[in-house]
Amino acid sequence: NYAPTPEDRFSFGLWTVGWLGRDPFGEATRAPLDPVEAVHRLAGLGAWGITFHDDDLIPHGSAPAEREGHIKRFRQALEATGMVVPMATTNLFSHPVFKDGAFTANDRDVRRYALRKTMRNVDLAAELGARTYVAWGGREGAESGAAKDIRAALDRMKEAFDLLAEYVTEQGYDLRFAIEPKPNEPRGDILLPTVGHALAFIDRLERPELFGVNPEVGHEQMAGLNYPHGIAQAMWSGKLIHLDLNGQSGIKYDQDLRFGAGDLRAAFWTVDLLESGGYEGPRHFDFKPPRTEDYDGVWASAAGCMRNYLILRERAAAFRADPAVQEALRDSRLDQLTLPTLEPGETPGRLLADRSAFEDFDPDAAAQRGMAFERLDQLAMDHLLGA
Ligand code: 3MF
Ligand code: MG
Ligand code: MG
Ligand code: MG
Repeated sequence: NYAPTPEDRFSFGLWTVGWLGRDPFGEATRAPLDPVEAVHRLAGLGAWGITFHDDDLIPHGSAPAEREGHIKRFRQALEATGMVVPMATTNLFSHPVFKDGAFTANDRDVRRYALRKTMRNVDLAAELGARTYVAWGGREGAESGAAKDIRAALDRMKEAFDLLAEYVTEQGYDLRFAIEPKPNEPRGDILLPTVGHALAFIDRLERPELFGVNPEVGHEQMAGLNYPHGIAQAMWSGKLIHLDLNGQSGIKYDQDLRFGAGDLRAAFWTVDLLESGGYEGPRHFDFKPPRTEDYDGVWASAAGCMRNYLILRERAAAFRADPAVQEALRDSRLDQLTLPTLEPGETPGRLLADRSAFEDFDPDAAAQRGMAFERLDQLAMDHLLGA
């Protein structure tokens, strides 16, 4: 039984099931989806939360009274279903004003407008109880060399995030920011392209404790990177506060397939890591039901994201519990990797004095030891395939 429940903490972006199928080569293939219906349908499938960009909920240019109306209907749907809003974000990429970026646009007035647009939706996020505010800088980048002074742009990016962190602190909001890296698309190159770039950037901010990352499966894989490795480093840094689960088949455009499609083995290791590594944040899906689908296909695709997660959760748990796997892990010396390399308090001088570490160590003999990784990986494969 792979039926999701709210305890599984599955959440979806309004823009995911609400994607109309418009792409660079073709028009929409589906009619608009009312956010109220999205809340009800996702709740019916067993989801726990819903997330949104300001413009997903309140169409750009809505008058203040219309804005209040949209928020009120949405709140009523949340109350009726028990769905929560764990995260919100700003659309700083669709309107043509953001064609050269938002926080790092060359035009200063565009940067100030982007900050105000973000602050306004931060207020709404806090009002709706969100604990995470995602920032994906989709248009922060360039297509050509002289068009962007990257060091100046990073100064402006830091300025923006420092201001936003000051704002949530001043307001007393219980909200942290999660920076979402992406290497390219829609810009030729985007700033903070990978998890590693984002982690290094956060260290330069005035209030780094208010920041983490929101890594998306496909975004790392578009750069040929290992997603489980990326989120493991974010966890190790205490910075994995949210994530975007989806599917991607190799280095190509951002496919946003449903979770489990594309690189299934990476999905297995992702679930294994999240479930065994103490990740407590939402299991958030950022996918696009392909434009071939009608609304039946949309809900099948959303249900598939959760079902695949639950199947993989079961398979990963069985892998970890299998005595043959535990033995294979020892044969591969994973237990040794958890031991500190140095003795407690060992100094460089003590290491230099340890003849067993060098003078009496036989590297040729040590090189003969097989690592037994193939047997271990085949056990993983057997569990993944249910063999
Ligand atoms: C684009 C994305 C974005 C971000 C979103 C912030 C439209 O590739 O992944 O989705 O996830 O803007 O949550
Ligand atoms: Mg995303
Ligand atoms: Mg994406
Ligand atoms: Mg994507």
